[in-house]
Amino acid sequence: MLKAKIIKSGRREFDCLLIDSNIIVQAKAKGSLLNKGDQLVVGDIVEVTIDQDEYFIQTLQPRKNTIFRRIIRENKVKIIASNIDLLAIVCTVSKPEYKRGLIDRYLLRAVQWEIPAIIIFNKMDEFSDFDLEFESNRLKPLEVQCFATSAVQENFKHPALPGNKELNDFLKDQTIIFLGRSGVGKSKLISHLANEDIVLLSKELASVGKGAHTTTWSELVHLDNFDIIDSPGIRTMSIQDVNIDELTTLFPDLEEYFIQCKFKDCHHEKSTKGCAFYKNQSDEKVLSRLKSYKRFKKEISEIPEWQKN
Ligand SMILES: Nc1nc2c(ncn2[C@@H]2O[C@H](COP(=O)(O)OP(=O)(O)O)[C@@H](O)[C@H]2O)c(=O)[nH]1
Ligand SMILES: [Mg+2]
Ligand SMILES: [Zn+2]
Repeated sequence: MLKAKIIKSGRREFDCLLIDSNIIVQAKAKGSLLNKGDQLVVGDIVEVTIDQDEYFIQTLQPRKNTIFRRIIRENKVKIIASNIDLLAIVCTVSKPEYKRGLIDRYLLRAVQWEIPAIIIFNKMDEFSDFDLEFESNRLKPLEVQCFATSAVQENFKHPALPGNKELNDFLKDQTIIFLGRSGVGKSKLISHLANEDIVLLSKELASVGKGAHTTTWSELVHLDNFDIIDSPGIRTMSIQDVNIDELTTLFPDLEEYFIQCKFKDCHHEKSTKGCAFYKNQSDEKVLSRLKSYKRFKKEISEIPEWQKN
């Protein structure tokens, strides 16, 4: 048996990276490997055998974590990738404009998928007058570390936060998903960190069939320093598949407040009687997280059930 990692998934054939030899082979999956309807996904660790120059996937090792979305209409969970070490959320303080709510939207997924996250403030060679310490402290309760980098300056150091070198060391040998809106410098940063030009994965394969969940290609790129996984299913911003009742659990840093509010259906407004968020001196950092929570709650509750995928 050879140990391998799936780096590209198809219907029946999978690109597998053989772990000992670093060779990529195509392998077929045994029919009985998974429950009906389930699929092997990128990131899966499998065991393969060779039979007359053909590779066969025999067993799937337990997954450390998964990236998934719920398909409400079909009452199913669609797994997109597995065994991810890190979500690296890339943003800029300007160009494009900094959106705190967007960071919190990605962090909601990190919590849901049980994947550690970091925030990378990129392009910091260009912008210096921004309070990164507030942003960094805001996320301390979530144990989310922040970095300040430049993808165009060699050995960039930032006065307040860990910079290029620290990030480079941090990413070593991890399987990483980079997230962030277009233009923040993801491609440039990845190439810079990996010391190579990467042709990124941006082309969606022609979709077969209809519906949002049929275009779920994903791919793992094996680089010298680390591996990256990409898929449009991961990049989707919509949180319509999040259950309104589970939303509070996706803000673990606010839990101590939620449980202290006097009324169970507290609206968490300044004027609400007995709201723990406003009981003592309010903390701006906590209130910024509460703002995202309330925005997401409104967004989820406004989507009619029949409109959900
Ligand atoms: N000054 C500066 N420009 C950057 C940096 N990173 C990326 N850029 C520029 O920002 C633009 C968008 O970068 P790109 O990597 O394509 O962003 P992506 O859409 O997130 O992949 C390009 O013109 C880059 O040259 C950086 O750290 N500093
Ligand atoms: Mg790009
Ligand atoms: Zn409250």
